[in-house]
Amino acid sequence: MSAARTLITVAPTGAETAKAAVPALPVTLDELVETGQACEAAGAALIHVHVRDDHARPTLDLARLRDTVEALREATTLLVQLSTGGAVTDPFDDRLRVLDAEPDSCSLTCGTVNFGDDVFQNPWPFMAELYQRTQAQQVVPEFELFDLGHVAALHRLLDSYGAPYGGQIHCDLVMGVPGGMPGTAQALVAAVAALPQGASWSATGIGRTTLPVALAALSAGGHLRVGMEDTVTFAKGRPVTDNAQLVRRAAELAALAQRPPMSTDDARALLRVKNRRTAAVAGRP
Ligand code: KMH
Ligand code: ZN
Repeated sequence: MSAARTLITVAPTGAETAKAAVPALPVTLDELVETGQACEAAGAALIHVHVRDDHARPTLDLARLRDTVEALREATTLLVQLSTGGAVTDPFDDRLRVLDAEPDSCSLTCGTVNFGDDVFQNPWPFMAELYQRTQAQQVVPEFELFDLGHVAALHRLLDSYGAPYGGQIHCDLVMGVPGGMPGTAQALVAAVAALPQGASWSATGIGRTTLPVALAALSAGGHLRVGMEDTVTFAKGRPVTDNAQLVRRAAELAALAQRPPMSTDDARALLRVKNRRTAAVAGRP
């Protein structure tokens, strides 16, 4: 059954694009907070976060992650999801430690995948450890599915270790990565048909598959993820100006599909995240 409203996730930064190549990419804490505010105003309810160091290089530094979660909670009502994928070079231990920053949600990729010329490593023991830590640390996982085989691995996780924290199984189909499933309506329908009963899902089309995947997701009743992590081109020959531009377009498509963007309160209810806001915003004047 399709949801009445659309969850829009923004993935503003990622780990792959260089700031020098794309100056509009938000990489500092101030840029990220400003981006979060603009994207929330444009219709996003969840932010998928990768942080960068002082040289704009991807990092999983725990203090930075904590500061980022706190700053986003103070300046926005967005649900904050930290990437546990990081960059392809990040060690497993650093990726597991991300949960210590106490995000609302975290990404959890359900298998190893070729990633352009690189390999994004997610062997079973790592996935299983990360999943059990999400349960213990009360963080809602978002299962990232780059391929149909990842859906099978998701079933194995659930069969082996039970339901995720909060009880809602929420997935994101990451489509069009060179090495993963293509960003086509046919692949999307096949993946959705294989999802666990009752799962909610969004879809992400990388690069030029952004629009076809968004349209296919809306017509199949899914939610949307957009952002400069996934594409830096708005249309042929037109670079993305900022993340809010992509969120606005997603919100317009969702409204056209008669499923306008959901509020952050609705997103909290859908994903059943732990309420960590009371403590974070208590210090506000
Ligand atoms: N940067 C990719 C290697 C995630 O955030 O969990 C992994 C990725 C997925 O972006
Ligand atoms: Zn990511």
